[in-house]
Amino acid sequence: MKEKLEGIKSEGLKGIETAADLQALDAIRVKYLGKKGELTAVLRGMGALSPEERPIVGQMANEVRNALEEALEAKKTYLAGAAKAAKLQNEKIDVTLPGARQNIARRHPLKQVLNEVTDIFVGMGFSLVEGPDIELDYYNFEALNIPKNHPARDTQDTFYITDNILLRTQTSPVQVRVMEKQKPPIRIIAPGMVFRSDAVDATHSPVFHQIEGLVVDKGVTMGDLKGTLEIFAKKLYGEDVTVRFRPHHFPFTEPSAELDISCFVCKGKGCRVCKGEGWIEILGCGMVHPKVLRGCGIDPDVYSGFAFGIGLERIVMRKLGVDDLRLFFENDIRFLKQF
Ligand code: 2NM
Repeated sequence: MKEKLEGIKSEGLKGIETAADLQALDAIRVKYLGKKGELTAVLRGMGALSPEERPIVGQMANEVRNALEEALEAKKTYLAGAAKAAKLQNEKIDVTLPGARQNIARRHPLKQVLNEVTDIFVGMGFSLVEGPDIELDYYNFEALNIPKNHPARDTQDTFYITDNILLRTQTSPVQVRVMEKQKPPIRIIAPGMVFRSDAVDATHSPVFHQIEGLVVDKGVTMGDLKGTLEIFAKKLYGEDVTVRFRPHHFPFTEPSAELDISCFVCKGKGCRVCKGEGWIEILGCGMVHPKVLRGCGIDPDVYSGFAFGIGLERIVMRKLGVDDLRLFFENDIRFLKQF
């Protein structure tokens, strides 16, 4: 009996010592101290002992049980501590590591400058109008004094959908639609996407943006055109720029002109931005052709008007110092985040 108890004690203690986790430890508790455990079996068998032996074996069995229980408790505390330490180690966060950078959204550079241009004209009393990207031949060409066989209608430039339907090559058709519907005074700008069948390179894209403007009223003169566009140029490029108008030709205006500003980089001396010229072209303009007004139901003997067209990409490239148009459409975050 005595040897058996000593065997239980030494094996039990050894098992407790080598138990690797709480589960293994509990298995040992069940093996020796459980209802069907080895030590329990010994205590049950004590009835068969003589009255002299009984208290001695009883005391020994108690000692073994106390020793095992104590060792179990100590090991349990140790294993629980180790498990917690391992969990903490695994879940540790190094708060000194650099975080993942977020890209903060901002407006596209084309939209930023479009908003500036729009604000300037809205501040001068213009309203913003929009129209369809897909147009009738009539509104895109015919009504603008660009008859059939005019070189501007060349199929190399225009995306035709049918003989009669096309992707607009300018935003002027929006203005024709307004003139048809609305009696003067008219003071509008029409920004939007336009389409031309051009091969893509640093300065050409089949899709780009225009902002066209139109003023029609009684007594509108070339002086109004010059004053309005000079104020616009100074507000967009700075009060110190000067402007010049050069004669030009458009089918839908007469007379027609192009507006240059003095180079805002070199102040007219000549540099890389103005290609040594000292001047930078920013828009085309003119007095609306009487044929265009009449075609829209406006009497050119009573009313007159001026109009202008600005290529958005071109002025943004100059203003922000971008030398390749394609960058605007590639949406590379490294490009966009610079503005
Ligand atoms: C330009 C240049 C000159 C223009 C003319 C018209 C309309 F509809 F009134 F006839 N809208 N836009 C115009 C005039 C556009 O773009 C370079």
